[in-house]
Amino acid sequence: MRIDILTLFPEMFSSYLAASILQRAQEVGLLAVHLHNIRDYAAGKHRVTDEPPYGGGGGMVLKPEPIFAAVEAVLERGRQGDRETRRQGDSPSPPLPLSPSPPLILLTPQGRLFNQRVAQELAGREWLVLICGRYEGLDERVRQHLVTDEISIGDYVLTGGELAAMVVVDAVARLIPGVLGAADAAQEDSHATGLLEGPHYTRPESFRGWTVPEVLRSGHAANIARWRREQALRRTWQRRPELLLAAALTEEDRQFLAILAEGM
Ligand code: 6GU
Repeated sequence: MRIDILTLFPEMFSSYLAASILQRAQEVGLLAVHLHNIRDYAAGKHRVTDEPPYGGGGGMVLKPEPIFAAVEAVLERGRQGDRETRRQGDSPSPPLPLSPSPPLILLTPQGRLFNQRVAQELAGREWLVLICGRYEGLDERVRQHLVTDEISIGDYVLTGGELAAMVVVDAVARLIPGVLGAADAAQEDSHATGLLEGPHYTRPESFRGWTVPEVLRSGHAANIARWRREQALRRTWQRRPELLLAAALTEEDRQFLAILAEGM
């Protein structure tokens, strides 16, 4: 997957992308993140990217021209498979031209709420373009005539879309087949199953007198699976009961939940 990120602060992304799973995904060619500074597409000696709002009021508004110019340049390059920017020996297999219409996603607190379902939807694309808003906002014509999707990561206000873009990149990248170690490592995640995950334990068997549940040391695979399922159901029921309404539950799950409900 290719992800282009348009931002006034590309340096904010570097350390996060250069560590752990996202670094590895890029090294093995499953993920290519291209950062673009919107300021590079602003005109004039001073490369102005924002100006005061029409109609007055405080704050600054991002100008439309640099954002349109940046998106158009990025689309052109992606469609060409980065021909002009590629150097010999740059990458083991040169990037192929990409399908011409990636979603152009604006990160904004006014967008649709990001969740695991949206992450899965985006993980099915081969190319994403993320646009990070800043300041008080950006010119409405970017919203109306350029972007195709708007995403918020939650009901709180950040100083800019950069953290939100990183959240989206992380949540989406780990769903790309091959990015996580085990083939099915993302399938048991909290939210992937519609339930929260239950507890995990590792060595030592006894730590400060607190012991690991006996069933996990029993070696009885079916009992372990059932125990884990029940722990996930219990935790979801306690912490996020509304998730149970949408989760895929078996008759056995429902019986267990009925027992939990009796005990309350
Ligand atoms: Cl995408 N941007 C900003 N600035 N604040 C947010 C957000 C995005 N999502 C939640 N809060």
